[in-house]
Amino acid sequence: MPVAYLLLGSNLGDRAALLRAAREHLARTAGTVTASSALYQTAAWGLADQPAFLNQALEIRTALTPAQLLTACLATEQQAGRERLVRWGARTLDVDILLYDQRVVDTPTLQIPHPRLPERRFALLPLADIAATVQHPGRGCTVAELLAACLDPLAVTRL
Ligand code: GSY
Repeated sequence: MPVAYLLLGSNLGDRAALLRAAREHLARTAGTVTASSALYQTAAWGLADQPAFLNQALEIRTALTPAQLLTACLATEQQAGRERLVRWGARTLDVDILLYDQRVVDTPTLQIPHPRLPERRFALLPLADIAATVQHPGRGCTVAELLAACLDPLAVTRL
């Protein structure tokens, strides 16, 4: 069964409860959650003037195609009351697909691997907890190697 890696993020409301509810929703609708990273408190990337995020990476074994998994991720954001008001703005929940097996997907609505993964410490650090030796298709190196090379200066703290 395909293995996908997701990143959960929240910087509005009860962030830890929102991430927990997201994990449970994904487990009901998208597949089996087989690994979870620690929670990380991370400074906001993009727009600086907003609350800090909680981020967590998940490993999920799924029978869904990448497009179906995206639909499940968007539905998970919806159940958390996510509103899309400002690009890079504060949000109750964000669910991004980081990796899906060694697949490369490039459509107008979905890009896998996530195109900004190599430059985001807030994604690489949680992902390295559960997928350090997984290869990034296209970059030809592992998640741990991407993290070691990442120049993102934003603070990421393990809780
Ligand atoms: O792209 C995911 C949502 N997001 C985040 C995030 O999850 N964590 C941090 N630290 N900053 C972010 N900026 C955006 S947008």
